[in-house]
Amino acid sequence: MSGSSQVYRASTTAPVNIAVIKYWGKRDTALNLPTNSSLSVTLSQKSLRTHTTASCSESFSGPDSLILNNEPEDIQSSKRTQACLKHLRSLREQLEAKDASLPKLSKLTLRIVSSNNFPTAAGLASSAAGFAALVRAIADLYELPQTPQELSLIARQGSGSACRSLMGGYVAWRAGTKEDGSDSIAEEVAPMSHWPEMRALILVVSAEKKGVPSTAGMQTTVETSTLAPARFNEIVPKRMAEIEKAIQEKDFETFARITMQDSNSFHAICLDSWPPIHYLNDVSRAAMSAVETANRKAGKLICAYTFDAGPNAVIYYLAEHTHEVAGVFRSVLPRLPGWEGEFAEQIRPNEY
Ligand code: 2P0
Repeated sequence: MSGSSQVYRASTTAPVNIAVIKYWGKRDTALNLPTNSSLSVTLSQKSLRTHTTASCSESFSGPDSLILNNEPEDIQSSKRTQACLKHLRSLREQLEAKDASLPKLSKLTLRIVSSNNFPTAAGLASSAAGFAALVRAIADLYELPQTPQELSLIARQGSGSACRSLMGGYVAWRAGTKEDGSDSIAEEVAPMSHWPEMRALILVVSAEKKGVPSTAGMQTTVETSTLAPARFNEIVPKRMAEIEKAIQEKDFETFARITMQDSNSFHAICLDSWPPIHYLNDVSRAAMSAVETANRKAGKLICAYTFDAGPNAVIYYLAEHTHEVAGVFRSVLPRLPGWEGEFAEQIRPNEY
């Protein structure tokens, strides 16, 4: 194609990440700057991913648009999406200013089409994969030279946890201290290949939209929880150092203990908020008991639970313990009243 009808297009996918040290609290709501650092494991895109295509053309008219899972989204009133688009356009403008032969894509209407292969907003980090894919698709369309780490700063403005979905393996989001957020970025702590035996089992307890959205819940916690300051200032910094060492040394028992402690600490500050925030239900608590049973039977920590802003459980374990872990869940969960979920397949950390 040539001339004004030419359509420029780029497609990409981004994975889901599940935190083992949780992000819960903002020190700056406009820039999405967190009260504490966090750390996640990136899951395989074979099971969970967002696929996004970004295109632009002189033949497109009107405002930028986004279709998510076949439904139009109102991105004009989404300050976060606008912040990402503005940042990406300004980087493209810089390229165009340096090289006059480049087409002026920064001036063209963007059309973005995105789809998830998992339930949106069910506590499965859909906004993380969504904004990571959006930023990467547009960065690819604009042929930006920025590294994944530099793009993480843009994705963070869309959704905090999205900054951790631009890399594979074990990813830390450093809270940073600067007011402009320029040091609040993600970095890979270890690639997936460092600890390829890691597995995640996702128990989809409910695919319904969660009760209290993360952004609102975090603000309630920051404003009202009496326990939160100790978590932000003392507990998490110590745990970040400990779990990074455990990952480097492939020490699963320490990794598992900290993962469970940090999930419980996050849900404790939710419960300590006013009005209290409840994300776990009886099936979630049964999943915690099942993990404890598996660990007791093994005489050591062979699996760890973690829960985000919803009742779904993610269980981390090593491939060698697949049989024991799956066995405990199969025998316990289907008998529970209210259990409507299914086992997700075992998921390996992401191969980016
Ligand atoms: C996390 N969560 O670290 C934590 C654990 C939920 C519980 O990051 O307001 O959707 O868009 O920055 O990233 C969910 O929060 O919130 C989240 P915003 P986000 O994964």
